[in-house]
Amino acid sequence: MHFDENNPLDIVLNDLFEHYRQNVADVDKITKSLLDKGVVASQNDIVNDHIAFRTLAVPYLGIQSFEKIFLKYGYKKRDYYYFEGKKLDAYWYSPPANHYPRIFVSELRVADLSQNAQAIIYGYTKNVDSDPVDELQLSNGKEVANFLQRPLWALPTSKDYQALLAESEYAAWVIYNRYYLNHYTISIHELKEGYNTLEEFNRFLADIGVKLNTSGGVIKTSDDGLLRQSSTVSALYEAKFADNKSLEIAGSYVEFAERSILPEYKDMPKDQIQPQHRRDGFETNNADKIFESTYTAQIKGS
Ligand code: OOG
Ligand code: NI
Repeated sequence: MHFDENNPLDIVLNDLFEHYRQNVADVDKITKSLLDKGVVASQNDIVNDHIAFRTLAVPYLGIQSFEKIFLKYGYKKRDYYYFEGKKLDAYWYSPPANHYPRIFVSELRVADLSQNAQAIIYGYTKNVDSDPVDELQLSNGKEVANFLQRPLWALPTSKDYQALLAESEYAAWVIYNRYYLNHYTISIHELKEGYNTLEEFNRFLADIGVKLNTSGGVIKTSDDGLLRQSSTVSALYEAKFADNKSLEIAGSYVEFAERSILPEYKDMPKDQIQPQHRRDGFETNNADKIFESTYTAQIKGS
């Protein structure tokens, strides 16, 4: 990962990644195996296709608050996605320069949940009475990095967590995990031959014992066939709740994306291919299944 200690975006992305890497064992496991096999020379050689965050659509929070951080750093808001069954809205943001990852931000349509689930969520978020991002100095990368690790509401009780889990696994995930980086994504097409297709890469992952999300098939493919994605399933983490109970809950995961060259550039010499010559953006049907990387059925399924 590119890192300029004077650039607030670099500070924020680096801090998010470090917390994530320390929590999600598959991150270092995959990097180490790629190093051992000589596929990459360091973590810096792994291209990060995109990162993802989850939020709640409640007053003063949600996408409209969260996105201000990255819009300030030069990201551009792009396409909208709607997930009817999961009651989610999402947008993706293109980066200010090619060496930064795209960002995918989703939010739960809280008002579409049952009265009971809404009451639980508002019970935690009602103390937020102004937009916390407006109080940040966005030019101070450390301040923003700390904000992204800081709780905006009280630790939930295990009872509330379980009630939310029964209705919306996404709601339960956010009420506990908040703005933690949900995943980073390895650009498979940027790897060397033998590892640069998702079929080959997934075989490598199976060999090192990394478990993949099978919802909708291991490889999720866009309608145009040009964006293919796979992801790990989250590990289970022992989590402490406000009522002093502990539960094993989902955390974050790792994704893998293969973006093919757009048909109009298919005859371009390989060494001239830039990110803009490949399929950009996201795909609703792929994303719908990737969300389930933190769902109980995927984690507990074999
Ligand atoms: C995001 C799932 C969607 C993608 O690349 O389409 C996604 C999430 O789990 O929060 O990452
Ligand atoms: Ni993703």
